[in-house]
Amino acid sequence: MKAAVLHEKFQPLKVEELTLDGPGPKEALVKLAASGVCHSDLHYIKGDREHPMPVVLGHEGAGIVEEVGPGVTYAKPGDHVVLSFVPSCGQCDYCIKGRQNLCQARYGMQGTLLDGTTRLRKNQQEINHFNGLSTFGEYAVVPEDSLVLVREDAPLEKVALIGCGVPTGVGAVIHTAKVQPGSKVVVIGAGGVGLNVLQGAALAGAETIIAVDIHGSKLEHSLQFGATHLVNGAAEDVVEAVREVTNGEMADYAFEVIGSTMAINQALATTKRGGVTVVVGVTPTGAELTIDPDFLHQDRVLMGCTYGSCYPRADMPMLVDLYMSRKLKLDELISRTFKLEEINTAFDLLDQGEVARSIIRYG
Ligand code: COD
Ligand code: ZN
Repeated sequence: MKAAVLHEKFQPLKVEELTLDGPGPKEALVKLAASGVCHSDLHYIKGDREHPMPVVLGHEGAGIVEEVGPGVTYAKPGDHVVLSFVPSCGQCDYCIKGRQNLCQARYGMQGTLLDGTTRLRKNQQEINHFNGLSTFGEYAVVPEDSLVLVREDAPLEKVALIGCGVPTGVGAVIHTAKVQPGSKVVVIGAGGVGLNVLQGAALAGAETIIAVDIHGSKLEHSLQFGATHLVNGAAEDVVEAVREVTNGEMADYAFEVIGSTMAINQALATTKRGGVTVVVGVTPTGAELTIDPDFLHQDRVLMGCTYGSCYPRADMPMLVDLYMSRKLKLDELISRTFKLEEINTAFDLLDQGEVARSIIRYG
């Protein structure tokens, strides 16, 4: 099959012919329909985060089950699936206590599948998997626990976005922060994930929704996702702008959706006493955060967030239903559609802030 391989950081991906071994026990072979191009993948290309190389990146995909390995009971060939980048095992302490996004199993995979081996090869060289998915290939062998069945009338090339950006953003609002109706919300970073924080805030009934970005085009796009006020962080003092919009009251909730320590501080400073700041972004390895502890002394809460604190098999089908009933926007998230061969252009445009989400479409 064809897949895009990252051999070394700072290098473009190479689209190459790879061998993909069939699914082992409790694994499935999935023919991908589409994969989103997310900034988390870009962090590895730009060297902000480390991963064993060479690797096939991609963690936001949907497709059709082609074959299942021994012992698979959840899905069968022909089933439509969204892929979860956390394979929730259902048995670890996190899963049984309802925190499937933190499942222990994920942390056993450092470039491999759950059994510690790879299915991807180029000639004799082993190629690493990414989050047990590697959606930048025509096919993927994934753990059974990463499969999420979805209704067959939903377009796979759209619901691929429900593999990452949508649950990460919407989940940060409804699960992590538990935003209350009528609240005032600040979202710093209105990219592919940030737009989903914005639409999550709108779904939750937030009254004032302030989008912050450094690109005017991103801010304009935010209006479609429920932003009520726009702040250009490149031209305005973000904290003062939030003070003005909220008549001095400040925000109940702030979300950092960039991966920047400066923006985490900005988010914290935009919240009122008792306010909640949720850090969605991951900062470059080795980054250190300095905050004024006085903020916390006033009952403020600073929270982290993985995968929108979601339970993939409950939340993803629900998000697909919301899309099918036109309560959740996916079409408007997709700025461009590319072939796999064009993947480096998709990353360049993401890096330059030119797109909300691009998707790679297969077949
Ligand atoms: N102030 C305001 N906005 C800014 C600034 C700034 N100083 N710098 C950049 N921005 C804007 C950009 O213009 C852009 O619109 C937005 O921030 C970032 O959006 P994208 O589209 O480039 O990135 P996303 O939305 O695909 O990813 C953002 C994450 C924060 C999720 C990502 O970078 C990350 O940290 N991922 C790891 C954490 C995670 O949850 N990973 C799991 C799957 S994503
Ligand atoms: Zn992502």
